Amino acid sequence: MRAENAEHIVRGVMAGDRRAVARAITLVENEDPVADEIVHRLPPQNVNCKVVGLTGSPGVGKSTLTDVLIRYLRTMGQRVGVIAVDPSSPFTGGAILGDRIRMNAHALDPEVFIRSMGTRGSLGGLSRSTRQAIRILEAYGCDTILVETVGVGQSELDVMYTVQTVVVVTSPAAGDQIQAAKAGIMEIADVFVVNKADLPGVQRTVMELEQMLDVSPKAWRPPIVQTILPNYQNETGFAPDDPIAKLWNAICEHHAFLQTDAAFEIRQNKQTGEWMYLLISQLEKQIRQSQDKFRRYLQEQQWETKDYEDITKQIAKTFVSQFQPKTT
Ligand SMILES: Nc1nc2c(ncn2[C@@H]2O[C@H](COP(=O)(O)OP(=O)(O)OP(=O)(O)O)[C@@H](O)[C@H]2O)c(=O)[nH]1
Ligand SMILES: [Mg+2]
Repeated sequence: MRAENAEHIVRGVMAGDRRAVARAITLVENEDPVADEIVHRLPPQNVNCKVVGLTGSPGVGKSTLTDVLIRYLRTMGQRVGVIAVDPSSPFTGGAILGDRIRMNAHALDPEVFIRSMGTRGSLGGLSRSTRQAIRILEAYGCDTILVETVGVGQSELDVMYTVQTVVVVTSPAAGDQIQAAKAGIMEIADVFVVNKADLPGVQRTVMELEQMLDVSPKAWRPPIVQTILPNYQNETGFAPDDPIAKLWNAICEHHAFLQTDAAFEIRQNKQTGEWMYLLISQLEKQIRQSQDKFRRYLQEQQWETKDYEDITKQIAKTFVSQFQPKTT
């Protein structure tokens, strides 16, 4: 019954049926077991599909940028998927009101699929669901998938590990960069957007970013693009030297960089680590869900050692102490 259901939904997704896409993502969001089957049945990953994350401090302009980027990509005839991730929203198909209203302009465009996603609160659940939703939108035939996070925190950071290119949006407003740095998102940037370039202090913000990049040289140096988003209120045409075109070029260059050997290996390693983390989180959840059975299982085992307490504690302590944030 279940297998049939999954098969049916996958066929719908592949045929471009938007209701099937919506249904599949709802199952993913609810962490329904059918979701795993659906993802399992999807064709192999489409390497040409670009998966771009947009993150940054609250109010910095992520949603406005997503909206302008959608318009830009539409001028190129692309099919675009958007996932707005809100870790604080517990409800299914969660609509982030402001964002929904802003993106309503695309609601009637059959080539744009926008979806908000919340979480049921399981550890690591959101990045796993995002990863699966990305796979579904890819199979639906999106050329580009934009993943926007709402707010800055560990869950948002986790979600950014599921994308290929991370765009960190910042602004000259005091505190934006500090807040982003505190949350650890500056380090994961592949491209920087300094938005609100109409505000004073933009040159200083760019200079600070350049200095930061100077002291942490990496194989890929994140380009910095300045934008003034209200300029695009009713804009549908973009000049080749438009900042949005520059941003898109930077994303494409990064996408190409990811195909090189060195970058591929680093990325592969990171992703393996991320998968392991998600699997461990899931195991932890399963242990909690079947506490009694698990306890009984442990009790019924034949343990050769009498030092079980020391050994268990030692393992747990070593493990936990390595990853606990240091308090000074
Ligand atoms: N002055 C100026 N204001 C801007 C610019 N870009 C966006 N804004 C305004 O900044 C406000 C926040 O923009 P959003 O796009 O909602 O920001 P966000 O990062 O999505 O916000 P959250 O989803 O709440 O984290 C809105 O009132 C925008 O109109 C800009 O380039 N210059
Ligand atoms: Mg937003």
